[in-house]
Amino acid sequence: MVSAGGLYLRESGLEFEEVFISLHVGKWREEVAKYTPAGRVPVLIDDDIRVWDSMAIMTHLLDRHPDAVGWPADPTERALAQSISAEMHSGFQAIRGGLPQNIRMRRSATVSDVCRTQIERVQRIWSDCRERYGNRGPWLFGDFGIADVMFVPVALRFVSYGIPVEGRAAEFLRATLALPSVQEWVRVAQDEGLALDFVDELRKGDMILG
Ligand SMILES: N[C@@H](CCC(=O)N[C@@H](CS)C(=O)NCC(=O)O)C(=O)O
Repeated sequence: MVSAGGLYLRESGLEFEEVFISLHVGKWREEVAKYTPAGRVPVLIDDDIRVWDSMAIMTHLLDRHPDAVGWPADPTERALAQSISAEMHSGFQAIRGGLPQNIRMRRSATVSDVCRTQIERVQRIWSDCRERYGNRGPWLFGDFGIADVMFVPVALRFVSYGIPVEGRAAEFLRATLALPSVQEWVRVAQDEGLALDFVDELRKGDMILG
């Protein structure tokens, strides 16, 4: 379980088998190309249907399994959940570039002004949701939903680079780190033992593994 798609399947109680491909290692592009024309993971193979891109995968699974992890029922909340999920999915390029995902790693990072603004925006989203809906449960809209899945990866980036998360935004981070599926995701990343030099080059500094 090493992707947002896997987290979604696990939290939805759907059975699945995972094919693990070490990206950027050996003939990984050929391996990925066997499963998806997009050349990127995750990709879902559901009988004779192939779906790639984490958002498309969740949309497909929710269509087929209405009891799977979903969106808030209330139209206002649903619109907000879908907006912030789309915002996460399509944006935050400075965070993606400046804080590359490296779940097993812990080290400090200096960030650009643009990256800092984007980090603040992510945390404002979390704290706004927690202020509005925090009385209902530990997640952004109370119960675990697709919006939470979308923000788990960036929460893990903040942990890797020691980005402070405070106030009500920290409630989302705490819920994320307490979720057994996320703990398993981190454990798998730690056990992988794979070092990607180009990722290390992107962020100089003291690297603490574990
Ligand atoms: N929007 C896509 C992003 C997919 C993506 O960027 N996947 C990365 C791994 S998380 C990848 O396949 N990278 C391969 C590459 O660097 O070409 C999604 O959420 O599914």
